[in-house]
Amino acid sequence: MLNTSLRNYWDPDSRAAGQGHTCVAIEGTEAFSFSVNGRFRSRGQKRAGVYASSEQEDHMDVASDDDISDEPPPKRILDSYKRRRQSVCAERYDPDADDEDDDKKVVHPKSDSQRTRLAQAVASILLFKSLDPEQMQEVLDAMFERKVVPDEHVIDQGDDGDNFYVIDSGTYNIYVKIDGTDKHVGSYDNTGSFGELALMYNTPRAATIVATSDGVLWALDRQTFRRILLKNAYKKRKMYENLLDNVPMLKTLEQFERMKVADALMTQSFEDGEVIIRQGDSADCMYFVEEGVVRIAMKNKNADDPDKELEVTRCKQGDYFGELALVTNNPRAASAYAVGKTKVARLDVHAFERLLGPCKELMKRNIELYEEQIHEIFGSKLQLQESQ
Ligand code: 1OR
Ligand code: 1OR
Repeated sequence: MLNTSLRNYWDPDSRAAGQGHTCVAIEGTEAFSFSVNGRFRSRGQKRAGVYASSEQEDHMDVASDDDISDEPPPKRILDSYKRRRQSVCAERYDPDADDEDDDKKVVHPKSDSQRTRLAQAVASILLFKSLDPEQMQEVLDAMFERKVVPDEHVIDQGDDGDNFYVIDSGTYNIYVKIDGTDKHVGSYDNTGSFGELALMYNTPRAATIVATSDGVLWALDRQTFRRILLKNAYKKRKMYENLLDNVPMLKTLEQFERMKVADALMTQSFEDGEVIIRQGDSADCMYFVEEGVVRIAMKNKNADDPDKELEVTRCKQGDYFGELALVTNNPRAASAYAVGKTKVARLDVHAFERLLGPCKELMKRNIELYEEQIHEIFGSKLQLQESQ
């Protein structure tokens, strides 16, 4: 996987047709932006914008600027799945006005082994993570298997969107038209998902996806995708909006960047006294306090009693903790305990790296503050600085 990350932007509040939600920003390279209606803007004209869901960022091999090849996609295989709808342009998503709620439930019967494979395929897909068990069941019921052969075009850029796809197996190339020519810009290898953009924004397909091996996909129809997955993602953003808008550190992010953080958060609940973080453990996430209070306590190995834990601070709603180990690459510097029933929103390290880059400097400044306090509380110096 190349070290290029894409920014994802789904802004339900963005302006109307053809504007607000139409482009991709590729971070880490000065690659290019594009509009989901198929026209590219020139290199370097980077603009914040739409792109693929975060799980795709994690599963997709992305071609760097140099890797982008002029290789055309293989000869098109017309498939029976393609369903043409009237062309539509980008639209603002308003779940309250979404009349697709009345749609009938779709059920494609599956064998036990198909169900097991499907459950495995969707396990790492972020869009599915906020579904409640009933919604998950409905989505899984609605998904149907599609087998593909090498060179088969699963999606053609410019077509209307019918299905969203989750990869069960197989490898797939991604082609995008740049200056009128199809360029190979990335690939999927046995995992990930694609085809969400056209369904989210009611725009033509933004890329061509071609199977490069035999493979199996799980398809979800547009109506079920919008009715359940899209609505759910929207609710999640609304749920975390207040919390994130009130985290001072995140003020340096644009609104849409905060929304991306919202997409990546997972709520975890703790009972009074439960450990959320243990000092000395390795770290794979940070937290924001959603409800309740978190007590931070620390042992000092240089103290007379190295096992004695001292409370050093408390975090309340909107505060964050657990960022230090991610910034310094050190083990956890302190332990964190729930005080009463507490809810925290967890951001995993991959999302942290991808989304909170602009806030890292602010977090690093806090290290000095922590070190001063350690000196005051324990009377000795503890090294919290970054380790390589
Ligand atoms: P869709 O519904 O538009 C094509 O149908 C799908 O290809 C699209 O949703 C994405 O899920 C997926 N740009 C646009 N779409 C992409 C890209 C992509 N990669 C995968 N898809 N880029 C490639 C980045 C490596 C950006 C090119 C500028
Ligand atoms: P972490 O990933 O090391 C424990 O996991 C978290 O506790 C840590 O990130 C901080 O987010 C949080 N010193 C060290 N960690 C602290 C402190 C702290 N306060 C909160 N955390 N001090 C308190 C400063 C007011 C200094 C202690 C003497």
